[in-house]
Amino acid sequence: MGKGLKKRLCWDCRRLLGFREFHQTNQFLSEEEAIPLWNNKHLEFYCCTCFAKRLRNHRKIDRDFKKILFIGLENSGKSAIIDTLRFMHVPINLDLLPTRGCTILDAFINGKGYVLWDLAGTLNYRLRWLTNHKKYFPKTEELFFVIDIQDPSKFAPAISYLKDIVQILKEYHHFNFRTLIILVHKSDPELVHSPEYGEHVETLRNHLEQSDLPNGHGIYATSLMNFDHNHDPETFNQEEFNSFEEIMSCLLRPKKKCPTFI
Ligand SMILES: Nc1nc2c(ncn2[C@@H]2O[C@H](COP(=O)(O)OP(=O)(O)O)[C@@H](O)[C@H]2O)c(=O)[nH]1
Ligand SMILES: [Mg+2]
Repeated sequence: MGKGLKKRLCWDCRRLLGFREFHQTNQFLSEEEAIPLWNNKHLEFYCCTCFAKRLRNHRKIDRDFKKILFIGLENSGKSAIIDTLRFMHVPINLDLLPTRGCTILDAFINGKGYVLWDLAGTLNYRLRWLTNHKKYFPKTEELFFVIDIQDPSKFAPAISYLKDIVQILKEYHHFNFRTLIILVHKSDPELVHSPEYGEHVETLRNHLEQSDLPNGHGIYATSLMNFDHNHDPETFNQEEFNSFEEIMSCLLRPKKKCPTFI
């Protein structure tokens, strides 16, 4: 992708940036739309770290933004969900690069501002978030823990990670466990009626039951395939959403076709 395109410099730290990195973090653009932007010498480009720093500064002013945390193992679908909700369509290129570090993104949905924190899920990063939780967890208003229902080999490590997170959240007295939402993700419509899906759900349910989670949390089956491409933006804009969970449920949770998880 973008072979032969020249590298650009990050406007702040001067790190060399490749077109692929730019396109992966702006997947709402098709390649045809992205290349002219990349070649436009009047546009400033920032690496993820510098961009996040700029957002943080900007955010000191925008205190109304709600902080939403997306967390879970690698490949569970966090970044794809975030992109879908931010740009109101499923990313054109679903073959995403694994997220590195912590990506902080702003989103305006239905007239409200949100700051979406996407915490990478590989083991080295998981340990980092848990050990330095004071940098990442405070002021979280809703936390989405994403589990890939299609990969049962990851259920045990995912639940163990979730338990570690819950232990930490208990230290944050402002955190309301009603805003801890577990997404049983990749519950694709063509899969949810299969015996295989039923078995996976049963296994996961057993794991969850044994993990002694605090009361109040929600568990929902979601899939990007449930995203309604035909939704009317006008009607959507008139709907009242009191939480990010409601936005998610409107756009990603199974509708009549599929059962919800609980
Ligand atoms: N079948 C299916 N695949 C999905 C869904 N959501 C995400 N994926 C795929 O899962 C892979 C990992 O997604 P990504 O967002 O990078 O995971 P992350 O590491 O948690 O950020 C990508 O190939 C996505 O296309 C979904 O609802 N259904
Ligand atoms: Mg990711």
